[in-house]
Amino acid sequence: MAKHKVYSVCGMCTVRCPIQVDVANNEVLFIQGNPHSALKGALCARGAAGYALTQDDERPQYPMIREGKRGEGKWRRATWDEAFAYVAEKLKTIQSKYGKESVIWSDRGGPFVDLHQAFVRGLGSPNYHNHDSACARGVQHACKSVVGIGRKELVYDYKNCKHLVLQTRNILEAINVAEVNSVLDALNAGGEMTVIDVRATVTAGKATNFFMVRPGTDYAFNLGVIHTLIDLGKFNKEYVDTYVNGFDDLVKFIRPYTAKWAAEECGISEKALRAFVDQLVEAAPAVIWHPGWMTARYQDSFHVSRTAYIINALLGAIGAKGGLPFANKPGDVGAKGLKKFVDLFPKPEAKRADGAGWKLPHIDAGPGLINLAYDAIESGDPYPVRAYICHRHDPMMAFPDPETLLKKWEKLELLVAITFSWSDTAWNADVVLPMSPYLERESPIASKGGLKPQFFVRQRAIQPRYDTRADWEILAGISKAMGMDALAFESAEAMWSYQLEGTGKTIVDFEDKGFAELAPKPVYQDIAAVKIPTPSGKLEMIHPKWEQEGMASLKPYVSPAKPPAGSFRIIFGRCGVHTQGHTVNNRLLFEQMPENVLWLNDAAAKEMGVASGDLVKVSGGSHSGVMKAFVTSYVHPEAAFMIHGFGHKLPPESRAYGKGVADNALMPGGLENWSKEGGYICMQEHFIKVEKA
Ligand SMILES: Nc1nc2c(c(=O)[nH]1)N[C@H]1C(S)=C(S)[C@@H](COP(=O)(O)OP(=O)(O)OC[C@H]3O[C@@H](n4cnc5c(=O)[nH]c(N)nc54)[C@H](O)[C@@H]3O)O[C@H]1N2
Ligand SMILES: Nc1nc2c(c(=O)[nH]1)N[C@H]1C(S)=C(S)[C@@H](COP(=O)(O)OP(=O)(O)OC[C@H]3O[C@@H](n4cnc5c(=O)[nH]c(N)nc54)[C@H](O)[C@@H]3O)O[C@H]1N2
Ligand code: SF4
Ligand SMILES: [Mo]
Repeated sequence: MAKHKVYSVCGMCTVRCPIQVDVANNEVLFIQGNPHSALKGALCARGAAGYALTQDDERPQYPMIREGKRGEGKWRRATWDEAFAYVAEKLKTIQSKYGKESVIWSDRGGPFVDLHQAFVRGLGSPNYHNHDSACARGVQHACKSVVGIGRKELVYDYKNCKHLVLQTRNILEAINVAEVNSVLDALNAGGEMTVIDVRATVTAGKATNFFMVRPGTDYAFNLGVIHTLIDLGKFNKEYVDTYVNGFDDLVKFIRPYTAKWAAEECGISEKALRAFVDQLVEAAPAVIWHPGWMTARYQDSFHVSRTAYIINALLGAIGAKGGLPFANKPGDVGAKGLKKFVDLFPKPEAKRADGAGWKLPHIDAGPGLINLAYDAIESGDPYPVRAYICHRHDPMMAFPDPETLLKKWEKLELLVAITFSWSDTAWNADVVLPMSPYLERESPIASKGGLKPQFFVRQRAIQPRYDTRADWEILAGISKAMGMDALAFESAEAMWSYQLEGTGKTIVDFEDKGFAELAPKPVYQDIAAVKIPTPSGKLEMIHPKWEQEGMASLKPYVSPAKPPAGSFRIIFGRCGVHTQGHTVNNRLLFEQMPENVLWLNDAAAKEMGVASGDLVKVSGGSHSGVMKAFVTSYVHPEAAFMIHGFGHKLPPESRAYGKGVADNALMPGGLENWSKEGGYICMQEHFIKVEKA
C-alpha cells in the first residue's frame, strides 16, 4: 500500500500525546507529534521509540494461561476464545460463591477509562480503581479540600504564566510534550521559573531561582511563604475577601512559621526566600505554584499540595489567566459530551471494598485506593475479594515491598493481567491477555477538558504483528463470554458511533486533524461566575470534611527525621528516556539508559570513600542490590536518589534483566504507611543503607 498518514495517540506513557504516523505496507516509517496540536510536531524520546515496542519479540505474543505455580513462568498458549471462556467461567464461579462485588479492577487511569468503568459496573462490582494511590491522589484530595474540584479541573496556563513555581516537579524530564513546549515558550517570552527540589535537575538548570531543600521539608517552605505574604500584607486582599473562607484561621495558624524559621528548617537562605516572594507578588496573578504530580512521598505531602493551592489563592491565581484557570467541560462551551459507556449499566449497590466514600468519606470513591482493596483480599473485611483484573498496571513495581504485596494476593482465585509488555505482575498472574501496542490498536474516543476542550481518537496505524488485541476487543471478548452484550462491540466504528450519539459529530470529523475541537479559541471562565463546590462556596482554608474525620486542614509542622549515619533517605524520580518500569527493555531506550545509578552528595560519598562509577551496595530491610554511584554536589547530603523502574528480574526480558536496582523493593512495610488525609502511599519515609561494594 502506498504511503499514508494516520492520526493517532502515543501510548509510551500515560500523557497520551496526539501523533501523526507515516505508514506504508503495514510498516511504520515515521512518528511525529500531531502538527495540528500544541505539540507542533515534537515528540519525546520515548514517543519516538514507539516502533521498537511494536517490533519487540520479548513481549507477550499470545494469550497465556498459567500451568505451574504463580510466578514460576510455566504457561500454556491459548486461543483468544479459550482465554475469554476461561476468564468468564472463573469470574462466574467466584461471583456466585462470594458475590458480585468480590471482583476488583485496577488500571493506569487516563482518557479511556470510561470503558473500563463500564466493564466493572457490568460485572456488578463497585470496585473500579486506578494506580493513583502511588502517584497523585494527594494532589487530587488537596485540590478538593481547597477548591472542591479535582486537580484536572484547574488548568496550568503555562503559556501566559509570568512566574512558574515547580516544587517536587521536574517538568523538563518528567515529560508532557505540550506542557514542555508551553513552558519553554513562556520562558522565552521573559517568564520566570523557580525550582524547589532536593537535587539539581535539567529543569533547575533553566530556573531563575533554585532552592535545594532538605528532603521532606517542603511544607515548612510553603508555610514560610504564606507567613511572609500575610505578614507583609502582600497577598491579594480583594480576592481573599471575595473568594476565600477561613482566612482568619489561616492568619492565626501561620504565626509561628516565619521566613527565618522556614529558611533554617529547609537549609536555604532567608534573604533568597524573601526575594522570591517579592517576585511572586510582582508577577501575580499570572503565577502557577505547581501543586506537584508524583507526590506519594511523605505523610505531609498532602499539606504541601494543599498549601500550594492556598498560596495560589493568596496571589489571586486560581481562576486567573496565566495562573490556574478553570477547565472547561464540553457543556461549558455549549457542546454536548460523549455518551458514556458507564450509563449502560446501573450503579452496583454494594459498598466499595476499599472503604473510599463511606469508611473514608473524604476519599474520592471514583478510583478509590487499590492498596486498601488488597487488604480486603487478605482480611475478608468488608467482604471477600477473590478476583483481580489488572489492566495496564504493574502494582508489583508501582507499590513498595513486592514480597508483602504477593502475600496479600494469595487468596485470589483469579488474577488476570492485560498488558503489552512483561511485568512482575503479569509474570505472577493466572492469565495474561496481551494487548496490542498502541500503533496496532484503536481506542475509544476520549474527551479532554481544558481551555479548549476537544474529543480525540486513537486510530490503528498498522495491523498487529502477533496474536494480540486492542483493549476494547479484549473487554468485548470477555463481556460476550459473560453475557454482557452491551459492551460486546463488533467493531471500533460501532463503539465510536455509540459514543458520538447526540454530539452532532461523526468519526469523519476527526479525519482532518485527528481530533475534533469543541471551541475555536481558549475560553477563560470568570471566577465570579463559577460555582465553587465547597461547603462555603469559597476556597476553603479549613475543610469540614477532613475536620469531621479528626484531621486538621491546617496541620502543625513536624520536622522530618534525619537519616542515621551510613544511611540516606530514599528519593526517586523520572528521567527523560524511560517511562516508569515498562521501557527499560525497549531496544532503543535501553541503549539510551541501560541501568539506574545512585546519586550521592560528594561530601557524604567522600566519607565512604566512594567516587563516581564505583559500585555501592544499597539495602532496605532484607533487600539489597548493587549499582553504580553518581557523586555530585547537586544533591542534598541526606538524599540517595535513583530513577524508578529498574532492577527487572524476568527471564523473557534479556536486555533489562538484572540491570540496576528497584527502588520499591527497598521499602519494607511500605504498603502500611499511607496518608489517611490524602489517600496515598508515603514512599520516601524509608532510609536505605549505602556501603561501598
Ligand atoms: N520521561 C518521563 N516522563 C514522565 C513519566 C515517566 O515515567 N518518564 N511519568 C509520568 C508520570 S506517571 C508522572 S506522575 C509524572 C511525574 O512528574 P514529577 O512529579 O515531576 O516527576 P518525578 O521525577 O517523580 O519527581 C519530581 C522531582 O521531585 C524531586 N523530589 C523528591 N523528593 C523531594 C522532596 O522532598 N522535596 C522536593 N522539593 N523535591 C523532591 C525529585 O528529585 C524529582 O526531581 O511524570 C510523567 N512524565
Ligand atoms: N518506588 C516507586 N514507586 C512508584 C513510582 C516511583 O517513582 N517509585 N512512581 C509511581 C507513579 S508516578 C506511577 S504513575 C505508578 C506507575 O505504575 P504503573 O501504572 O504500574 O506503571 P506503567 O509502567 O506505566 O504501566 C504498568 C504496566 O502496564 C503496561 N502498559 C503500559 N502501557 C500500556 C497500555 O497502553 N496498555 C496496556 N494494556 N498495558 C500497558 C506496561 O507494560 C506495564 O507493565 O508507579 C508509582 N510507583
Ligand atoms: S510524553 Fe512522550 S511518551 Fe508520553 S505520550 Fe507524549 S510523546 Fe508519548
Ligand atoms: Mo504517575
